[in-house]
Amino acid sequence: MTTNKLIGPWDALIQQYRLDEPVLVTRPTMPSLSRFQDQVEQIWDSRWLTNAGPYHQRLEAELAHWLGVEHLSLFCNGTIALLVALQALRINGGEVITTPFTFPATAHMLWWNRIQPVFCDIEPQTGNIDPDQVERLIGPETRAILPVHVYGNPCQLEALQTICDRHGLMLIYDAAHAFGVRYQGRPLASWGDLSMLSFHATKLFSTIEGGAIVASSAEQKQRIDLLKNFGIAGEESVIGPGINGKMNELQAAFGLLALEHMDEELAARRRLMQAYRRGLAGLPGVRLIDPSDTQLESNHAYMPILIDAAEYGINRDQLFDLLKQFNIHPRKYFFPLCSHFPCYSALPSAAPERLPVAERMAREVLCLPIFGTLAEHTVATICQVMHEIHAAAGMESQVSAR
Ligand code: T4K
Repeated sequence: MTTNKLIGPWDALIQQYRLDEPVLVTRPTMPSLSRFQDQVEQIWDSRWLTNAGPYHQRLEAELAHWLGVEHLSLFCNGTIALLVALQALRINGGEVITTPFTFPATAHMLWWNRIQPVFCDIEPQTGNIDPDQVERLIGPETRAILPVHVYGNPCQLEALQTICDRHGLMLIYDAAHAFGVRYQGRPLASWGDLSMLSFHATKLFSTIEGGAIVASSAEQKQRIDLLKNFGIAGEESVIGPGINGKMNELQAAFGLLALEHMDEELAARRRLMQAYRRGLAGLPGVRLIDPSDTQLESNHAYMPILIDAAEYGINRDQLFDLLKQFNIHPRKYFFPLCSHFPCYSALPSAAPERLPVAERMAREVLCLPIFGTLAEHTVATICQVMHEIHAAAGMESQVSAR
């Protein structure tokens, strides 16, 4: 068995290749500071700070237009958007089938709605929920399926919709990673009964903190808008138990400026993705999660790879620790699995033997740095370092085998 303890000729390599500045997994797209200052001044003078102000209204309209969707409702963050999405569809009990290979927010928002998550295994090609495994998990308490478009790669949309139609279930997508992705010419966020988007600072489009629900009808959006504002329908009318999920004017102003940079951000990420494909090609034990589908217009939100320790020479955790010494800071999205959290690990569906693909992927995955301002030569260095580590790890194992 491979351990995480590393003994090897790393010092010379680190000296040769260590980057001067830390290269983080992502950096936010920053709009012009002076233009943001101008907008802050306008907001300041107007004294209109939140509650569907003019910047909020403009961002909601411009985002819907940019994404190509009809009904979009802004939120203070993606997590609260998901909480409200479930309420909007009146799913607040029973069971929902979801993936363990996601950020904690996905499973936690089920818990906050008193719904029991039922974890389903994932597909090895994408890390998305496996439709072939979903159906056998459906029982009398099942109310919905909550898949995640992991790394912005589409789930099997038609297969999941067919299952939901056959069993009378709702389909809610956690599309936190899927901003701007199009599939078969259609925005990915427009599939299912509704989709949640995240605009956190670490996302490709950001409002610092923020999120949205893409609704499937005007009535649904109206209900969502009421729910995110305490259920207030008028000054003297509260029609239901809502919450405060509103985005404020400063966030919306930041988002309006960030939106202007999206085309250039997407183009930069496409170039970086190609640089990674070139740089990592043929490296034994390293597989890119990079579905090649001509119908997919990707956003390259993440740069996930899988490390096969036997072929690469060291395991994912060893590589993760070692890269940090080169000042390269990838992340293990998503390790640990949600099914390992103490709040869920006792659920029957959380048993590791029921989730073999997810267990393996969580052990092997590493998300390398990708963001618009990352230099292509830095990507080349990261790839070079990974080749050098593999070569050195091979030499080391030959020495220890003697
Ligand atoms: N569903 C899914 C599938 C999600 O991935 C997420 C969020 C959600 C739901 C919930 O949506 P939100 O409620 O967050 O809108 C980060 C984000 O905080 C989180 O939003 C995101 N997923 C997740 C994948 O990544 P951490 O714990 O990795 O964040 P942190 O602070 O370690 O930052 C990661 C890197 O980003 C750092 O190395 C540096 C860089 N960074 C970070 C921040 C906050 C910056 O350069 N500037 C910054 O301001 O979770």
